[in-house]
Amino acid sequence: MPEMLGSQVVAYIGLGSNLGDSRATVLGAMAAIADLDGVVLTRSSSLYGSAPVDAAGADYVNAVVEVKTLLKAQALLEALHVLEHLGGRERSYRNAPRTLDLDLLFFGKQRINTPTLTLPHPRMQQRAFVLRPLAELAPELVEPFHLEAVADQRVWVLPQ
Ligand code: PH2
Ligand code: MG
Ligand code: MG
Repeated sequence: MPEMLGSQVVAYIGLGSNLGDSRATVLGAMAAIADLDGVVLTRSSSLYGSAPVDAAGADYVNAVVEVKTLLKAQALLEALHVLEHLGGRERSYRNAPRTLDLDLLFFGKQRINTPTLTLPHPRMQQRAFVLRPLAELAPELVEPFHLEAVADQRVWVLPQ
C-alpha cells in the first residue's frame, strides 16, 4: 500500500503464545497483521522465549511488531481481536484455550482511556517480554530504568 505512506500513525503490537506451535503461531500472526487492510508491517523484532508472568503454563514465545496504519486505534484493536479469534479457532481443534495474544502497546503518541482500550498499554512497563522486543525496535520508547526493574524476569532471544 505505498499510497498509504505519509499520513499514517506508527503503532507497536505485542504478540504472545504459549500453547501449540507458538513459534508458528507468532510468525503466522505477523503475516496476518501484514495482510490487514490499511496496515503496513514495517519491522518485526526477534522472537523471544519468556517464562510466564502472572500466568501458569509453558514458556511463551513473544515478539513486537511495528506497523504504519491509517486505521484508528479502535479499528486496529478490533482487527487484532479478529486475528486472535482466528487463531483461537485453530487451537480449538486441540480443545485448547487461546494460544494467541495480540496487545496494542503504542498508537503514535495517543493517550487513550476507554473501557476497551488504554494506551499506552498500562502493564507493559512491568513486563520484560514486552520491553525487550520493543527496545529492539524502538529504544527511545523504553526507559532504561524500566528495563532494569524487570531484569529478574527470564527472557531470551530464540534462534531465528
Ligand atoms: N501474557 C500474559 C500473561 N503472562 N507471560 C509471558 N512471558 N508472556 C506473555 O505474553 C504473557 C505472560 C497475558 O497476556
Ligand atoms: Mg497480553
Ligand atoms: Mg491481550
